[in-house]
Amino acid sequence: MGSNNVLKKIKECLVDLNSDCVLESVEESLKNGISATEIVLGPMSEAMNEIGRLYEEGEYFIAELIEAAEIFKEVMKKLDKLLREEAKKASAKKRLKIVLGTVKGDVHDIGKTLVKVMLQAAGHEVIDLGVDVSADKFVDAVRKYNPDVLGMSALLTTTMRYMEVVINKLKEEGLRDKVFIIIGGAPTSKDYADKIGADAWAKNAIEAVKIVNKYAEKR
Ligand code: B1M
Repeated sequence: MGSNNVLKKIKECLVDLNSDCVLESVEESLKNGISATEIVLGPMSEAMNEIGRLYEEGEYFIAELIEAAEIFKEVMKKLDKLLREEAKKASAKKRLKIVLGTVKGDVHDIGKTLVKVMLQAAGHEVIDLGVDVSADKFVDAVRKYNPDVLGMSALLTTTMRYMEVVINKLKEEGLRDKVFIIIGGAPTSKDYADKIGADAWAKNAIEAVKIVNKYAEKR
């Protein structure tokens, strides 16, 4: 099977929630010389968007979203070593300390975990606060770990607003200027990052690594 077809198959199998088929197609893609990064950020992510669309249309329910997330995580586990090796090529000259979390009210963690894996592979130290992280918890972590970068993820239009709450809390505590703030997640944008006073926005995990590496060079 050609590269394009096998990538298409990964997407179709994931949309159909057929984990065996996803794993087989991933294996076949690797044999065709396709990178793990391309698999995860390409057809796997496209399939998640399609699954989200099916959910919105009432064809899929929460159970399907959960199943899709489980399959995605299984693939990430399988590709972990390769993803790290590939991201190593984008290795930073200077190692930064990064505190990362999905904001309060939000439990989506696949994108955040992908960002974490790639940042770690690029040589940075990542302290992952997990999901549903409150402003107080972010502030405490900035005090405790004194990171260079604070990363926030949000997947819901309702929870992305909380990023501004975190930034305001950091300002109140006099900590805002101590960290470079990067945000990401499907509903966010560069405009939104500017509006709430974040320093950067990344559309995906590769962009996040590029931005953090660029910042590392300046420090
Ligand atoms: Co949820 N969900 N979900 N869900 N879910 C979305 C986000 C949704 C868009 C689906 C839809 O309706 N089309 C929709 C949000 C609508 C909106 O707000 N506009 C939605 C909804 C409504 C909900 C619930 C409210 C449903 C309900 O209960 N009624 C509920 C909310 C729970 C909560 O958080 N409080 C809910 C629950 C869930 C599950 C738990 C079942 C599951 C998540 C499981 C998990 O993460 N462990 C789930 C899933 C799987 C999805 C979709 C289908 C897939 C998300 C995903 O993993 N994508 C999603 C549809 C969609 O996104 N289009 C959807 C793959 C991942 C690799 O991409 O996370 O975007 P992503 O990350 C990317 C970039 O965004 C970026 O880089 C990543 C990698 O390239 N990025 C960063 C992310 N964070 C970054 C941080 C950075 C930089 C870049 O710097 C720090």
